[in-house]
Amino acid sequence: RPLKVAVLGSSGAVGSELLKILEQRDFPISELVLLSSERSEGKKIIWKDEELVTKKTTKEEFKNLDLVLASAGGSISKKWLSTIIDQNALLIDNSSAFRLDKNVPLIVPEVNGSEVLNHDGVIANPNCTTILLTLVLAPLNKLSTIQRVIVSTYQSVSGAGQLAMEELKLLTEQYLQGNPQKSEVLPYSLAFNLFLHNSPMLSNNYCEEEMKMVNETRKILNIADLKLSATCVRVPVLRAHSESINIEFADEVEPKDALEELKKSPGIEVIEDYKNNRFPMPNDVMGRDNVAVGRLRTDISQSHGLELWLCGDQIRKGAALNAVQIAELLIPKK
Ligand code: 2RA
Repeated sequence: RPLKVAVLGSSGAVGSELLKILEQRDFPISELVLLSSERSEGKKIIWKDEELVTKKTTKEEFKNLDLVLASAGGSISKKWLSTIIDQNALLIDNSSAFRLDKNVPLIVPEVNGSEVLNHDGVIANPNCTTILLTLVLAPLNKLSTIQRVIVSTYQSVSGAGQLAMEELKLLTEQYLQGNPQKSEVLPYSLAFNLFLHNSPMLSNNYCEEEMKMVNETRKILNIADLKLSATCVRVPVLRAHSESINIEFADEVEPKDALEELKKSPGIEVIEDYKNNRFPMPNDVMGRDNVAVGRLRTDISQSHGLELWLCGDQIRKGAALNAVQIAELLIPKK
């Protein structure tokens, strides 16, 4: 039956994409409620040819809801969790608030979709970099158990939000006009620059973004002792993340076998043309659903090693699309 659905954080980059994807995939909705902060209240949005207005988030707005898709930050999700649960609604949360909670499934539908049935009212959407990584690691893990992963990320500015995306264009223009300016949204200007991810630094000198990849990947792949190290970098790209991935397997894995496995994996497309040096680029995936992989090769520095490269849209598969795909797993088939 069509559902009463709320999008919490409907004005943000991910929130807006959620609305687009709900329409594109014809998600069965009887009523759509757009919830936002006081700052974004009253914003008019066209959805399915209807004009909707964003509402300030209050307790009343959660009445009789079936599903809440939240992308408004962890503190907002925590604030409204009990209200959502009291309404017997399901919360699919894009924040990191509940991801490592043992009672909360952390889901990439193509990887561990069957675990959605274990939810107690909350399902967590993984971090964007983790979604892209696990989508690719899972099929390869079938060929031989993955022992260790070293990943470097090249993260688009969309991960820092709508304002950061707009600012990148402005700072780049100013730089080209010989008038370079400091960033007001990020710690440093991204105009012809890059910097190590500025999430809070932890006591082990990894940042939160890097440890999300370690902890979330272990949970999604269900490999508790997976050895993983990540270096996360923010780069001057608009909305697609890229990742350089080095994998150590238990046994030898031939690149051609890995390629065949990836070619038949849902949500993945292969872009690999050694003759013309043509491999995935952010522009190949921007605004699209698939994650593009390529540049598979034997790691010459170790036995049982494989190197590969991926690009994926941070706002779609990295967040909004994955959340809607989780919701689709729970809709009774017609
Ligand atoms: C980033 N992963 O790219 C975050 C977005 N939530 O900064």
